[in-house]
Amino acid sequence: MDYDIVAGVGPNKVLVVGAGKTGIAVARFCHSRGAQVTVTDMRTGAELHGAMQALGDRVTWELGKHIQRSFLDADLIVVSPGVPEIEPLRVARKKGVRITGEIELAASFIQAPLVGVTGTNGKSTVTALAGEMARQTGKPTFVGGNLGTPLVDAIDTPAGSAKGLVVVELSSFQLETVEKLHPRAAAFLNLTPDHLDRYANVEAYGAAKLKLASNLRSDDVMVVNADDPFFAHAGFQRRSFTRVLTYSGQPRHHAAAREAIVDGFVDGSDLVALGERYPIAELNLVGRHNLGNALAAILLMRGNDLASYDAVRKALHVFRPLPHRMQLVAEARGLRFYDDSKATNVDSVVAGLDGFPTPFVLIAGGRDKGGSYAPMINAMRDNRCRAAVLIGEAADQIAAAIAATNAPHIPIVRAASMEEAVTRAVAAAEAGDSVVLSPACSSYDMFDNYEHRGRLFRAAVEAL
Ligand code: UMA
Ligand code: ADP
Repeated sequence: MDYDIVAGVGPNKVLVVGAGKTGIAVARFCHSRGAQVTVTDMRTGAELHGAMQALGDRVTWELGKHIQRSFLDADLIVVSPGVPEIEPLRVARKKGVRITGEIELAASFIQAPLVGVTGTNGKSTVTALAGEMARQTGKPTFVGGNLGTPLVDAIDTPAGSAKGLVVVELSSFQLETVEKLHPRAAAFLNLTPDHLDRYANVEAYGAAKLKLASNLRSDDVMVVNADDPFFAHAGFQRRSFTRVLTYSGQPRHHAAAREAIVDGFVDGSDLVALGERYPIAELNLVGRHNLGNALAAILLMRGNDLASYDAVRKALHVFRPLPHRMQLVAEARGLRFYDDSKATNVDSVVAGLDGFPTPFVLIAGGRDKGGSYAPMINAMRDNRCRAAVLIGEAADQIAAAIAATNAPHIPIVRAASMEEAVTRAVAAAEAGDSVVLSPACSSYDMFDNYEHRGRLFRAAVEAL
């Protein structure tokens, strides 16, 4: 076992950095294996009440600060994904202290075949859909990772055993610390600018995502979006030892990979994959990007026969869009209200607005993540955006981008709260329009997270 350090064999001092979902799960697991666990977090005990209740005195707490000595004294440091390369980590790394992440730690205790999904947008949708396909096989199934439930929670469960199936969404943050993680099938969906507050450039961000391919073997499957310039040119096809299956969201696009099998849509009515047909009419997802997502999930689960044709087709039929992903939350006053709070970067907003069925008022803004808003402004201009209601820290930047891009006819309205944003959006809309919350920014300046932002949007709509 790679991490017998945790099993209490030999030195076993584990430092867990970050007391969020990941840190709590890791600390609980390491403690259960006999390790002596310290949890450190920059937040104070008062702010981490939930974590402290969950773990109690099973661990030593170092809160409100990070103590360098603890980083140097640890046998193993497990870093939460949201924690960047902070100074105490840099120093410990230089001194040769072993540092890993939750995914890498968990992977060495999981026997089940593991399916990994990465990319900038669509990860959660593809993971949840592939997870539904896994469930339809009747095998015990774990679906999680960046999606919400830490992978560590799959250890010692039927789903994590050799008889189970594990489908996991992997962010670039989680992949940074991966070394030996070995997926049986891995999907690379797309790469567009995101998280540039953490990475020096898009290449560094992409390099983290590529780590998911590090340990693929000849009998594994790599699923690649042929439309994505970064992944399509990442040199996967030259890796003669792994099967590369490509897909495309473009109609009648013929993928050119070695074992190309998908050619998008035939007659606009069928998905063709692996020589199999999956009628689009049975799918409850809308939007072209979601057809690409469905293809990715099909290839992941069918490429290596991890799920049967019947299981996959049934899953496509029963699957519903995840909350906060272009979700129709209400129809009122002649308007439709869509919650796309999960659109936390420019590209995901563009995907949602591209071909939007009605004129719309867009509510956008929040904490800026670096990168240009121009593609979003172009999508607004080309898709009948009636007005933009701007919220949060990035409001000025977005307003400046609207002024700088050739879109003078888009009126700008400012709002200080979600309630005000909804009221002003309704005032700017005309009968038959939609009001769309699709922020292009993270939520942390005004809300706890994107779910909180989406819930407040819905509440404001319901209060109308
Ligand atoms: N912290 C420190 N020191 C630091 C920085 C942070 O102590 O220098 C502490 C914070 O005070 C906080 C803790 O670290 O208490 C938070 O850790 P975390 O940000 O890793 O959050 P978790 O609750 O563990 O959630 C993480 C993922 N969060 C991030 O990657 C930011 C969750 O993805 C994921 O669902 C969860 O693990 C389970 O795997 C969320 C996310 O926003 C949805 N992901 C990003 C995205 O999708 O774009 C990558
Ligand atoms: P992730 O987990 O990668 O953030 P989600 O499935 O949660 O992805 O979708 C996040 C946002 O991205 C949603 O707003 C959705 O409309 C948009 N989106 C989903 N799939 C794609 C895709 N393949 N390409 C571009 N945008 C997408």
